[in-house]
Amino acid sequence: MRPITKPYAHRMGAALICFALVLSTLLTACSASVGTTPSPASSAAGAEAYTLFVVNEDEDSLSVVDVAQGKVTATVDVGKFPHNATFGPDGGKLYVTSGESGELTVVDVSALSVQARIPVGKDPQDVAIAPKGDLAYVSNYDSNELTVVDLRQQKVVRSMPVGEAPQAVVVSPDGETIYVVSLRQGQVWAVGSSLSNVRKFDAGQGPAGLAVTPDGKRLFVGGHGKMGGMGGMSGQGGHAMSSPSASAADSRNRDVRVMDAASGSQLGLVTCGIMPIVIAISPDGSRVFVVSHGSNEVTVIDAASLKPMATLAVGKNPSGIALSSDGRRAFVTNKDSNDVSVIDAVGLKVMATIPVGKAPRGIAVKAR
Ligand SMILES: [Cu+2]
Repeated sequence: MRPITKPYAHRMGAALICFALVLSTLLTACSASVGTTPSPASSAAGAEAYTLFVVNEDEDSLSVVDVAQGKVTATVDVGKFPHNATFGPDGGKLYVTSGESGELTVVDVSALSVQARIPVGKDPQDVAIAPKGDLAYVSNYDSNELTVVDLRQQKVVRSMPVGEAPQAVVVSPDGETIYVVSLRQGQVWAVGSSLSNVRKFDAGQGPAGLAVTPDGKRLFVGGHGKMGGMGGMSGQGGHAMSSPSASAADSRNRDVRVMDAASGSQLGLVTCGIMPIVIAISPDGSRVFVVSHGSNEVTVIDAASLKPMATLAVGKNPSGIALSSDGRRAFVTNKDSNDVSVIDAVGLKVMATIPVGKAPRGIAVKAR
């Protein structure tokens, strides 16, 4: 039986509502000027040949979005409270972490139907697929473990503890190392693919998201920071919104940490928006896209100089990002405005906003 104290993200969302209200008041001046986001029809004509797969936490569903049309063209029921989604290397299957169902939900992308439901740990958060496409690595927030799923056998074959409250998980490009954020531990765990050779890197307080560069040499890590205290009202760190004042907002974490992926040593800190919790890197490794859910913006960092190049206002409580494999577009889910921001990843502009389901978070993109 599920304890009703659960889904951290529900509570995270609830906590954020009050925060977002205050924040939206604070930010009205700047967001209003950008609020005239062009409609999909006006800007998504032409060669926007992308399909988005967006998981909606409050709807237990997956929205399939045709970017050229600027709308949802299909909805697929997945598991309960789905958090994140990613493709396997051939793009034929989408793997969804369904938090409350405790499963990895496997969606056949062409049939748009659930092909398998693989039980994993408690509240699976994030999933990364091995480069060969044979294994999935799942972080389980409530059972503090990394589970390895054999995708052919469709079952968990191994698991190991990875500190408290594991969040984002990524695999190095060579498939040899799995990196998992341990939120309450304030660490990134680097684990060998055989689940041996564990190293723990200091990641500050309340880390949540990370990305590895395409050359496998550096990690970019961001998070909620120390505000609110761990085990507070959200139980997941960083979200006790008892007094969401401007000063509280200002003292929240804004740093993205750049680390050497082999040693964990810190190479730099980049100041982004408030609570930079989701990070993605362009396919050519030149740009880093940082989603800050406390200030409703995306910061684009030049990966070589580590200097911010642009700050883009997106929707409310942005919580997920996917970059197209051609590097031309970034798509950001906005959990509290129930839409996706379409970003020109070269020109660094928000092009359009597309409505999706309720509380969209994880997102994956496919070129058609
Ligand atoms: Cu946060």
